[in-house]
Amino acid sequence: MKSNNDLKIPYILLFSMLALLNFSSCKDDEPVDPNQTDTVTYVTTVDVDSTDISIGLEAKDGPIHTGYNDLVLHFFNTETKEAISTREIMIKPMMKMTEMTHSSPIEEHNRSADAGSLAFNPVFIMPSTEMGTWTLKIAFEDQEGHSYNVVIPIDVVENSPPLLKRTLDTNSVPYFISILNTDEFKVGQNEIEFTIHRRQDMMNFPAEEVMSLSIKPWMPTMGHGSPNNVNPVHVENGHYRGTVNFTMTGLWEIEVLLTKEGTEFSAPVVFEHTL
Ligand SMILES: [Cu+2]
Repeated sequence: MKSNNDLKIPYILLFSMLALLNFSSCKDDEPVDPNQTDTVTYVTTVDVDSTDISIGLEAKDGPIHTGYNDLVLHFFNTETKEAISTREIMIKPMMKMTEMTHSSPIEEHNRSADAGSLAFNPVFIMPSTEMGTWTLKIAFEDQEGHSYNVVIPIDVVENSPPLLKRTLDTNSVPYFISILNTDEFKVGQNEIEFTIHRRQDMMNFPAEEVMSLSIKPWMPTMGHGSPNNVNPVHVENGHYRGTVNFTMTGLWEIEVLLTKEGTEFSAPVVFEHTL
């Protein structure tokens, strides 16, 4: 509880400042956003202590959410906003909960940001709640080889419907399945893509590359499925790609049955999507 309140205070300050800025410069309906530079809107920015370096966090696919995210770190000069190239970058998502701390899956990313920006893809396994708060722990070096550590508080929301499902294998090891690019779904044949990560321990969530997936789309309100679906197969780095056929608009359930090395998981996971 304590740590949660600690995090809330800066947010309250930030929102108060935003509100003041908006009221004092209310010529048009566009709110003034101090987190915005020329082309990029940042979810949040932090100044690196006793340097002229700032870091902006960009979310490319909407609010940061449970499941697979497209995020970008931008390193820039606090005053001039000019990009700063950095290297040896390490990013670790961390959730601090009442009883424990854990990380989440994050895909391999470049270690250097030559033009000042670095794309990365974390898979958040739970939303931020009263019980647990997320940060990104960032380590990096500047061009002179000085190293820095920064902690960026972030807020992770649960998408509706959820884009991440947790399930257990027959040994009760947790697996996390994310569905990607659902915004692009339309009536007809669609590419469907998932990522799968296994919880090795609280800090390590390797990509699972040896799974077999069987998908079954279903319209629960009408009691039918669809023909011509292609089960996703592993592409690389724990990504699985196949084809799903949505024959009409409405609510679809996408049932995914996982098999690992010949052993079927006891229950399928079910994603929902409304067309
Ligand atoms: Cu947690």
